Amino acid sequence: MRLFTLTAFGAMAMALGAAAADKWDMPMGYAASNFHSETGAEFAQCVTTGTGGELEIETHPGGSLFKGNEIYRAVRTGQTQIGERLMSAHQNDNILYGFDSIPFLATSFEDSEKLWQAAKPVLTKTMADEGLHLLYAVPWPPQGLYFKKEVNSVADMEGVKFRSYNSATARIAELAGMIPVQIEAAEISQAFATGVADSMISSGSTGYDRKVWESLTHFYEVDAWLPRNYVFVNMGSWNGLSDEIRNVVNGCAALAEYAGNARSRHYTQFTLSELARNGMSVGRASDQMTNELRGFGEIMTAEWLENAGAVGQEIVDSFRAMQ
Ligand code: PCA
Repeated sequence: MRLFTLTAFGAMAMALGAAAADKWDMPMGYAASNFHSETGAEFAQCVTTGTGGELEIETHPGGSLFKGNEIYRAVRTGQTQIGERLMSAHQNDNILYGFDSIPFLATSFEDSEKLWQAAKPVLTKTMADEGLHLLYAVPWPPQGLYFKKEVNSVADMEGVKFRSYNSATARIAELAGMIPVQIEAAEISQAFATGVADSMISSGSTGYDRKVWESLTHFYEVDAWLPRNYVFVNMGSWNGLSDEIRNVVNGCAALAEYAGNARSRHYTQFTLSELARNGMSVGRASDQMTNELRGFGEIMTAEWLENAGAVGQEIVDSFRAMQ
């Protein structure tokens, strides 16, 4: 009898044109407690609630469903419908993904936002060409340098094993005479503890999340750039949604981008204070080190522009026009 009632109800709902509920899995590369993951969880909840459960999104942080470096491919190939990734890690696939990691082009939250507005139309198209619908992007706090010793100049960096997370970070290591080793954030605590790496460029946020004070001693504020995490959807999955559902997803994405930005700003000071509270020396890099790094920035900006061609130049020009 109960079965009959449910079946009858189901038939009635179908007759009324109600869409079947859909469930999406959203892999995320960083720890559940990280602010990007918290923002993603709120985004997922917003969509689930806003669509009355017609589209349910479940987040899988910390690389638990796919590891950070597998997420881009998993979403592109339809192994999952939606995901979050640091796109600059895929600069080898498309040079344009590296626009947010050009040293000293945009070094504050204000400039990072302008650079993002300048790049967004191009990035949306680039990702669409790869079969991805871009939903939102949130910056990490400004990038600084972590070491296991006092460092006052590039000469002090010679031969140090440096954890990289994209092409730009590997190139900095190379220019400074360090040895780059590409490691996902989820694995860095172990890499530092076992001596696989002794330094990195990252935010206070990642140092705090991974408790790097257990192995490293110095953080130098450099504000080299603010790379972004992107949330994107497999194009086929996106095209399969009704207009009503897409409107809800877009609304939730806009809220998430706003909230993520606010969290990132707040985290900047909070996490630097936490590094210091846990015994690390935290402060601005010396003038010499800053000037030397800015020199690398000039080299790397020229290299990026040369590889990115007219489209890259367009992004940088429209960003500079906003200054
Ligand atoms: N944390 C990420 C990317 C940039 C950042 O601040 C990481 O270190 O992997």
